[in-house]
Amino acid sequence: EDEEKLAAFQARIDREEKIEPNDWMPAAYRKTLVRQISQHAHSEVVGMLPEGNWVTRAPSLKRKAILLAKIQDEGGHGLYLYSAAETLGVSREELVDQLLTGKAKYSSIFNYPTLNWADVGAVGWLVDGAAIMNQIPLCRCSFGPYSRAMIRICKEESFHQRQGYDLLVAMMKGTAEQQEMVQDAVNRLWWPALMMFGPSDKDSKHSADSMKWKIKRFTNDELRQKFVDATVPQAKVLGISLPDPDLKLNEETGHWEHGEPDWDEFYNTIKGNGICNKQRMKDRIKAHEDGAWVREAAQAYAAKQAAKKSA
Ligand code: FAQ
Repeated sequence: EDEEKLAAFQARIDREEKIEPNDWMPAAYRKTLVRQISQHAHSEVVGMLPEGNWVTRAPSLKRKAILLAKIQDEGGHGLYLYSAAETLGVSREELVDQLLTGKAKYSSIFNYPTLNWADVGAVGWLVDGAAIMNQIPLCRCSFGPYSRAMIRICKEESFHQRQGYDLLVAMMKGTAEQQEMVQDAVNRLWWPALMMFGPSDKDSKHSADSMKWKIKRFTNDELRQKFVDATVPQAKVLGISLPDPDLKLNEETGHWEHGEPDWDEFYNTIKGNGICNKQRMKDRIKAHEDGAWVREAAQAYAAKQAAKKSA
């Protein structure tokens, strides 16, 4: 019977039908979605920290307002994504607990520091740029709630990416020192941005299943290549160099060949030993503890409303 159910499930996927929370699904499909969606949610929430670092030091009111709006969007994305994960039968408390106890991963990129103001632009351009490349195909993911959440998230990410590029363009029109700040930020963030797409295909343990289930539509290396192809011309327009001596246009394929990211650094970071892992977790735990009274107040209010209703 299970074989039959599995075959019927795969047939639905192959017909491009969306799988909804109450539909039958294999346990492994549910598990990989909870893992990916919650990791994605955690990334959005932890991703507020590196940029939050610059809110009080933004160089103008306009830049500060843009940065605040972007960070708030990210908090919203986290909430959407936790809700999408909850439709699979896990609770938000459980997921947040996994993050705060170090059991759940979040994107490696957010364990790098944001050292100068140009980092805010480089995060928008490169990190949000990589995020969009990865997330546009997720709008067609087979799981309904995740795919629908991604539509609005991608629209907001696109604003984030453009504000980053705009910030860098403004700095490149400035003094030599400002131009050096942009180059420095890009030098530090380029390779970590490439790592956002995950390990190379030969080492990606979940890709085969996720492709079969149409959670992923492209492999890690395919998306990384699309990102490099889209970004190299933008770097030219900006007037900066990318820190990869192996970057070379292959005239036949039309693709930019690139060097390998440092995978030891990648694995080290996702194991918790990157530059800022400890600081990020400390800050997240403090934010969670400081917010306890808000959760308690909301629960007390909900209990009061429920009591009123049943009275
Ligand atoms: N960092 O077998 P695969 C954002 C883990 S964008 C940490 O290839 P999969 C927006 C992976 O979980 C960032 N861990 O895995 C923003 C697995 O671990 P496990 C968030 C990574 O799932 C911008 C193991 O390695 N975006 O937040 C990473 O098929 C600016 C094996 O890897 C998403 O999460 C990594 N880079 O492919 C916010 C997108 N890569 O659980 C603020 C949704 C891999 O077996 C500011 N996620 N791992 O121990 C995905 O598309 C996929 O999960 C991949 C990984 C592509 C990330």
